[in-house]
Amino acid sequence: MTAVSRSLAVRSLALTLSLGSLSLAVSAATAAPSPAAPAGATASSPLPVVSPTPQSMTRAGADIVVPSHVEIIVGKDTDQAARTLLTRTLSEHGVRHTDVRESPSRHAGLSILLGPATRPDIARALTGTAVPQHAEGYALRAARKTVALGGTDATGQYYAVQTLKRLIVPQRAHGHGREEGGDHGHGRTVIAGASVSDFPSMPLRGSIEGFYGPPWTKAERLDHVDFLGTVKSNTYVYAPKDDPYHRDKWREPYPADKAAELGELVERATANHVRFAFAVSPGASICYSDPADTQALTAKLQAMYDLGVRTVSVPLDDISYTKWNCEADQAAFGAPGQGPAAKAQVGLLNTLQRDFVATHPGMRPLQMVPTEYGDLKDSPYKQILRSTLDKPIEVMWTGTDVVPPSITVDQAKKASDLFGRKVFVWDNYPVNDFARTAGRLLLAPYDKREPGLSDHLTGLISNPMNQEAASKPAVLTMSDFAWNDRGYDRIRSGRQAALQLAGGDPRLADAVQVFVDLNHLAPTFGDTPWQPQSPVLGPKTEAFWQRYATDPRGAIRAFRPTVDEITRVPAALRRGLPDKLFLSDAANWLDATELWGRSMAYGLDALSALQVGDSAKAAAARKAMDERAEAAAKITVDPKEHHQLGQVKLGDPFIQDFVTRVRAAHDES
Ligand code: LTM
Repeated sequence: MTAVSRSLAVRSLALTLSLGSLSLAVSAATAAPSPAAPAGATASSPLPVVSPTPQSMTRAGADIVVPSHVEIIVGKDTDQAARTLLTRTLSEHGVRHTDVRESPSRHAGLSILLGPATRPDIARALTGTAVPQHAEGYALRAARKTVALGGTDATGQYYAVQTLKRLIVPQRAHGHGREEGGDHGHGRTVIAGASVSDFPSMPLRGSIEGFYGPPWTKAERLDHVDFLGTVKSNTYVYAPKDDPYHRDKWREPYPADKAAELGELVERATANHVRFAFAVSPGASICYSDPADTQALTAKLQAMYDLGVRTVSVPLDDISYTKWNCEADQAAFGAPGQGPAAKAQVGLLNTLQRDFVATHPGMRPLQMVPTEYGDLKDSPYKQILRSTLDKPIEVMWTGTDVVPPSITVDQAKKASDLFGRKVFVWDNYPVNDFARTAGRLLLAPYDKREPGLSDHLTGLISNPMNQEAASKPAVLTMSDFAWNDRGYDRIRSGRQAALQLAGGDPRLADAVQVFVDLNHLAPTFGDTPWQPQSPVLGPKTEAFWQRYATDPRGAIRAFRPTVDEITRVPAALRRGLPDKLFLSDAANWLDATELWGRSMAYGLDALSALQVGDSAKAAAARKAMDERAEAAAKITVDPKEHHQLGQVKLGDPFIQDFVTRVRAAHDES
């Protein structure tokens, strides 16, 4: 064994150990540059950041220049959605001629093999790249003039293309140390020479439209399922509390137009490899012992099955379970109480699982939300659920509270013990329907969920805000965590969320991150938020006042760029963000940001004028500051878009405190 092959063998062993569940050892991840290596793209250059973070990604060779003629080699088992996405992606990157064929012609500048990882040509081209065994896994190898995209199933193929999308970047003079969208390229586009072996750590990932208040519009839902596909999330649960047919009128079928809309959504979700799960919440009025009610529920689910739905859910949250809705239940289950409630619920759910789910081809297990969904206390209710609820049924759990400050591995393990199965986390983030979220957008990257949770959960989904597009930074980072909890890095993920919103433009992403910082607070139901407000601006204002005490001019000079940046962010985002739904969701917060920014800028002007003893100028600046602050404080949320009404809040208390202190300084002068 030569020194080089010995060192490769050692690396290969290390990777095999760290990815114990992969079927092959990666042996050539750091192979020498291929002869086709274009200038400036060496086999040791860093790879672009891929989000969600792959389980394993290494260099396979030099980057491949994307030619104008590419062929895609498909087979009978190539996933149609993956193929469509790939063709679209190539055309977006300037490929003029895409040939889709069953065998290579050898005339194209690049062949992309797409299909199951077991297809012989793909398996060959993946030599040196491990193929995972997991559902939705994939292996990708881009080396020389071939890109192999092999899925363990159809969704894996689709995710392989999503990863390829992230590996297509402008050619750099010195590798990929910089982010996409910079201006240092040679004008050519390359596919980074990568070897990726990847699979989700949690089987279920995505979001549940499960909040109170204005439900999302059809356009928002379509946008959301498109978005979930891009972040490799596979689940969207339709459970809007304020859709009357979901809860109050659960017995009634959807009117034809609404049913057609749901059908369209199912189709669009499927095209993104997202499962549209339909939820119906009968708990507030059901008579468990009445066969007519079970029949009504089944009919509702059947109508959804006919529209193409293959996952159904019965949330039993936020109901009173210590009273019956009909006298017959008292006779059937005894006096109301936690135990009898559990018996009644289990009876219904097991019937649905056995008589509906198990008898309908293609259905995935029933999902449910227990009435005790947010704690870790054992109870007669949980005892009955864990011992009698059919094992395939997915049980959702929100953590140790409705909005838990953190979720640890120990807590998840305990929840799994209490419910007799791994639990499916419904994380109430970034939902903004409860009192403490009044006036807020919640934009912070996901945090305080412990790596290793995937060992005890079947999945993790976000309950988002009334504003769909504004929920994307949170949902993207949560999807990243759900995909690879052990590889999650909130800073990197937050940056990726900002870049994705900014269409890959790093400067615009900076502006997004300033806006995120102003809207970073994530409240709990108690006094202590679980994510702090403005972790960047807060310390900067603090530092400003500290320095101002001894070096006022220096403090003003140092703080001015921060304030100017805040003032400029709304216009920059409005000019540059491709996501118009985000801009519409954030409109009032952007207006408020600009006004607060201007108010602070006038505040600095007032302090500067005081330094040079120009009292007239100080008074004028102070007046302008007060006017902007007053106007900002008058901006309220749009009641059509927000469950919690009231004043738009951001950067609090730092911005208001700053204005107050400037007033005091001026008053004292
Ligand atoms: O969290 C659950 C399971 N149910 C409700 C949600 O519908 C609601 O959006 C959140 C946040 O207010 N709280 C709940 O209790």
